[in-house]
Amino acid sequence: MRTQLSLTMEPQCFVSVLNFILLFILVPNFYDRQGFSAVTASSARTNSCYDEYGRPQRCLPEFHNLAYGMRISASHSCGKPPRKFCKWELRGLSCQVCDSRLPSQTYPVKYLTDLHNQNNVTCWQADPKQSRENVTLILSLGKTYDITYISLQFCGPRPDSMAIYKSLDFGKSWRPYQFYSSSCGRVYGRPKKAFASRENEQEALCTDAHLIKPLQGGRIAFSTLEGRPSANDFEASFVLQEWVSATDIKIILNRISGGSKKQDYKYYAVSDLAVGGRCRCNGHAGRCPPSRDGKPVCECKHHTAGNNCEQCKAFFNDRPWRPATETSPNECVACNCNLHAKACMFNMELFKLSGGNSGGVCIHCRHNTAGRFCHYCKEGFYKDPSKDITHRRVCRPCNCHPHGSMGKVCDQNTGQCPCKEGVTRRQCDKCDTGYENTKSPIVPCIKTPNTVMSIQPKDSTCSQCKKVGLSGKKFCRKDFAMKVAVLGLDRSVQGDWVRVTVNVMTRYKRSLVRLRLGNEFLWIPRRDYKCKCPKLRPGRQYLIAGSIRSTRRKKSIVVDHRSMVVSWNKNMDIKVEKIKKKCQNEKDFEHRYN
Ligand SMILES: [Ca+2]
Repeated sequence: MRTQLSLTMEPQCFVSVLNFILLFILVPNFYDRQGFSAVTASSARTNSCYDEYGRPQRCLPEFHNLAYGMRISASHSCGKPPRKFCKWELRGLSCQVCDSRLPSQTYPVKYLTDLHNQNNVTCWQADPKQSRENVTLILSLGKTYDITYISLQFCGPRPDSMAIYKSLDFGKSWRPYQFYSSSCGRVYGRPKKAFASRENEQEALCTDAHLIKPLQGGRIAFSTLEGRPSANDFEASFVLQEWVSATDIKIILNRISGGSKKQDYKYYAVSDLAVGGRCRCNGHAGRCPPSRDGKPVCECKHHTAGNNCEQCKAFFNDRPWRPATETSPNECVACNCNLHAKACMFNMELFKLSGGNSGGVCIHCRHNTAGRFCHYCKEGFYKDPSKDITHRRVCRPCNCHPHGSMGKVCDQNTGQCPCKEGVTRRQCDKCDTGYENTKSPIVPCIKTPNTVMSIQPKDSTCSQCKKVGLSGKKFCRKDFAMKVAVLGLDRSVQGDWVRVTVNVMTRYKRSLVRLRLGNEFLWIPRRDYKCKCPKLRPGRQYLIAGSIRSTRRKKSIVVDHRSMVVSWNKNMDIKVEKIKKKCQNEKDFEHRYN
């Protein structure tokens, strides 16, 4: 069947054109073959966005005449000043006056878009005196629409040259839609052409098919998809989807036809401007009602948003936005944030990595959660095993003991803090079995020695104390010599002994006990401790040379009034090295230490 829409007809015949357009509107299958259904289809089901089972499906707002009742702007109309105009009617020549002061003799622009009643045709007219000038008509739709056809019903002579333009940016810029002219090349600089090529489907064509005689009255209708090869596969053709969409339509009547007749007969007169189309909602809305400011806005479903449902609603960014098609609703999908976030964003790389399944990334995870899906607890918190990950209080603070643990971060699943040596429990707040509390923030628990040999103090005076400085002789004779940092004192344990926790920093001599670097215990007889010989203060460093006391089971490092205890100073290193050399010369030293 031929579907040439760029045609003209005699006035008597336009009824059949209207019927044609009605057919176009009401019977979508009529044009399915042409691929027009996506733009023109209208049935009870297409505006429903969910099927009877509540599943999403493509939905489209009603198809209708977008121009009906709309305000058109015309560059000029007749009546100011009053002007005579004439036309041939069945009775013969008839002349009247267009006068804007007399309602019965006005031909205002609103007559272009009033209810078209064939028994009482109302016409807009341009001034006959200005028929040599271009006349411009503009229809602003207020949002993006998918346009199917644009048609003009003439009351007077049809134009020889006419151009239709569309805008996609509310009239800021215009693109040609279609040209009509008896001389396409001369007037519009375009070849006479009826069909677009597949490579250039968004090309505006020019035709002279509207110039079938008689040139009075008749309709010029432009179908946006007529002669466009991809119209058969409209849903897949982004070029044609863009081609049919418009926010504004502009018609420029460039040149009137009618040869060299008198001026009174030459004027533009149009009874009806119709623009068939539907609100562009990308298949995600079945309605497009006017918003508060009067402009139409899509009633977006499928978790979409925007004037044209051209984006996903906040938090529905797990998949990229897509228009709905006949076979797939392509609804937007919510991100999975385990109820801990209110926002998410889409990440294409993650989406591709997931095999096109999920690309959402949660933003601002709350309730101490973290991760792409807010699916684990953030640092310093652990998951309560008795609660679901969606629970508000699923993440509990580690509360690691500041002295007992090596850090503030605990195991995500068990909540176990990293305990120092000899420290136990989840929060590292207790000394383990076999360890004792030192009250030191650095080494809170140390191994309990099994036994320490008891030495009976001689008397209660401090007569045993002598001032002991750095002496080469003593250094050489002692069992051990080392540089230590005193970490803490514990006066409460081990009866006659005061236990000192030190950090052994340097060992200067081989010893009868295996001196380890790091934390060690020293033992001071309580009597010597009371007499402050030696005097050891936590936080200070000392050079200590002393003896080893053994029991059957264990050797302990004892520091008493006979030990050499010297406060460490910066020159000590050199002095000690000198003393070490001296020791090597002493027989005694060799006998004992090597
Ligand atoms: Ca009218």
